[in-house]
Amino acid sequence: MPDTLRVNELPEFAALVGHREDFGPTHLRDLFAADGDRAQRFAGSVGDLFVDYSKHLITDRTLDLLRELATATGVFGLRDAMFRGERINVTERRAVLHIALRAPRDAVIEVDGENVVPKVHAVLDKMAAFAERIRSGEWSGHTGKRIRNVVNIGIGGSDLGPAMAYEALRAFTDRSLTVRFVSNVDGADLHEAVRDLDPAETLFIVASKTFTTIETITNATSARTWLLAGLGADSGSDAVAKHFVALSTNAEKVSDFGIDTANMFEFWDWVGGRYSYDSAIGLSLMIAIGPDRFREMLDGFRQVDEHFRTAPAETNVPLILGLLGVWYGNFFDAQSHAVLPYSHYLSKFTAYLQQLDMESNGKSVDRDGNPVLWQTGPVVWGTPGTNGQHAYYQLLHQGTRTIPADLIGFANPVDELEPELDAQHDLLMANLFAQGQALAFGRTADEVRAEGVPEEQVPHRTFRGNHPTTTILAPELTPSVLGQLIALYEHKVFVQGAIWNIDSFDQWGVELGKVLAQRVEPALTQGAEVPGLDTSTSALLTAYRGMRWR
Ligand code: G6Q
Repeated sequence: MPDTLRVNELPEFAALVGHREDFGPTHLRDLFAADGDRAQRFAGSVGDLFVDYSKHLITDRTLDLLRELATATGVFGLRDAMFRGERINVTERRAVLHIALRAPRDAVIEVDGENVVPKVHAVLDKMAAFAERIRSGEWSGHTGKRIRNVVNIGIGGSDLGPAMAYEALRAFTDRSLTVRFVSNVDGADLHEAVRDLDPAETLFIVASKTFTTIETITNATSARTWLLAGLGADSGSDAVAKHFVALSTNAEKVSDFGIDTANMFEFWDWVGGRYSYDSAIGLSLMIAIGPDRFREMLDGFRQVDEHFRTAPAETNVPLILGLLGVWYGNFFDAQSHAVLPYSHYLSKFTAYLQQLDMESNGKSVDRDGNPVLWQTGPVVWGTPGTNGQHAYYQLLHQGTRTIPADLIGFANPVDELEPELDAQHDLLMANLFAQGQALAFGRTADEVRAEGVPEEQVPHRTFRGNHPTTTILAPELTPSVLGQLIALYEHKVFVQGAIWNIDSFDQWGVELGKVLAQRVEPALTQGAEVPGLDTSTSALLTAYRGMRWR
């Protein structure tokens, strides 16, 4: 990026402002009527993913101008710097190398002159050996019983990825294992996760990059108390070593907790929390689906990494999806982006993407510390589409806002469905296709009238349409396809952050609340005075103490 011009001052930005003005109220109906092969032209594929972006408010010129903006803002240079291991996380002075987590054994990716790929594979091999010991029953707990329950304790990036992927890949999991995820410092989370488990059969995986995160250490400490009480063991025994393993970068803290560092699975400061689930943070998932499936998932990630790194801008799918988001966010003032999977197994997919996107691109200063003068990351939201259709789709169809949406579906359900359940799949997918159609083309007043609807009802039953959607289809939700989908979104988020010239890899915005919670806690536990409290919070603390039973 030129030193002198900021994003909104670039001629390429101004060209898009002008293009948006010319675009005016153009309707998707007009775009399709005027352009017979836009469905073929505005579609792409990467790996097993087929991506239709024809139902967007774009022409060839729009995409050309957006690509010019990408070039002018240095997207491709930043991409290459990331793949080279440069410290592109400027505020934390770190390399950003989640792509190294899925690099092949013979790849060379250096940080400060050291190739990190052998370390990645050493940890993957160690995870695989451990996962096999759990899956085969070779690893036994303190009393000699086989491990049947795995509880991952972690939060944010140390929870959302494996929790999402475990749900997504349930059909590929060992169904004889119970796998649960505890993240919330609300004791109810741990209570519900362990209340019906036998401690003698339970393994806790404490997932924390820093091993200082208060929620995780609090839950892990309570889990240790529960375990020792249940086993009738004391902390001097080998119970903790047999029932706790750690995923961390902090060996000292892991050891302080009583976990044998031989059972610590390492990762590195160049793996951001929200980009970490294909690192050691994925151990619970690897135990559930097995090392081979886990590696298939990494292969899926890698296919999209390679595509992002090498495909020309005209066919580079993550680039195009990133550009479309910029088009709506910066030139249509769209505030949010809906992700609507048509798969029950993707029930946690959007929650995962919320962190990926909103923690990465929810920034309001640029990489040089100047306030941005343009919109950055959108609010990302959504749930599986079929349920949403009977709830908030009303607003998507007839509300006043422009909300671009992604519709994600699969041509086949998972193998294990009985024939009649398999047959339901076409109905599920019919809904996806129908929604894309209804959102784009709506139903005109004349079409409503033609159905004999009374005139006073016509406005209420008219759908203006013109709501843009991307449709992503894949043959089946396999481990590889999940990896492809996640990498697609990771790189889309990357592209947007690069265009907006923000650091997509720090997360200073989550710090203040943590500091204040620590300051307020003594007021709750010891009735201590908190100096400098505002009157509202002070009154709330008084009310809370008045209501507290214990
Ligand atoms: C993600 C964030 C954040 C982090 C959690 C847990 O990018 O950094 O969500 O993952 O705060 O941190 P620890 O793994 O250090 O416990």
